[in-house]
Amino acid sequence: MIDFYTWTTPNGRKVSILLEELGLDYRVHPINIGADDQKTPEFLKISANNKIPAIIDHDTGVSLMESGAILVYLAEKHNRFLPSDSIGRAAVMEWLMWQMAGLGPMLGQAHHFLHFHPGKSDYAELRFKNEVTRLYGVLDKRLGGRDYICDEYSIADIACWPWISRYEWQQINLAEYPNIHAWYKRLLARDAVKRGYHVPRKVSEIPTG
Ligand SMILES: N[C@@H](CCC(=O)N[C@@H](CS)C(=O)NCC(=O)O)C(=O)O
Repeated sequence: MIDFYTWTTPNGRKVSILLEELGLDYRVHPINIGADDQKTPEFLKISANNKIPAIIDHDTGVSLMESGAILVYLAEKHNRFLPSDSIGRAAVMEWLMWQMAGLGPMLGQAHHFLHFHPGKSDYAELRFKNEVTRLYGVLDKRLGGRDYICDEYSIADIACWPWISRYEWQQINLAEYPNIHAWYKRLLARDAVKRGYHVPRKVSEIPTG
């Protein structure tokens, strides 16, 4: 049994989608980041950075924060969605790191300035809008002629998809990125992706692209 601490955000949904793909038994603990649940001393004991997502795996006693580390841990434990050969694995890690260090943080800043605080800083809006556009260009190019970011469906796709699902907040028209658009819908057709999106609860319909 896994205890899963999460909220209705892209980083949380990465883990819930993987848990659903793996068909694991897990218990959800909603951490309402709008109500500062992530800042309580109890949660700090589970997540040293006061952020969701986090898991405790009672099979192994492992407690983890950081969505990328959780994806790798679960994929390795169950030997799925992360190739075991070193070359295939390196490619998935490359794109997982790209998501963790680039796509997620930059799109997160775009949400902050473009969606939640428009008009606060023209400079920041321009900077992050440009970076979002650049990153969408990188991903669209990567997906040219491919169904998935790497050879097979992997944790690299699972890490990127929930961030792309907020394309409206990023002022992105998916039709301008045909390879991303097709990939977005390909993943959306998966039942585990649909189920994982609505953890810990359904707050809105999934953007359909
Ligand atoms: N690098 C971390 C980022 C986690 C993160 O930013 N979580 C956000 C929600 S998506 C959060 O907990 N925010 C609450 C806060 O910053 O106080 C990861 O990928 O797990």
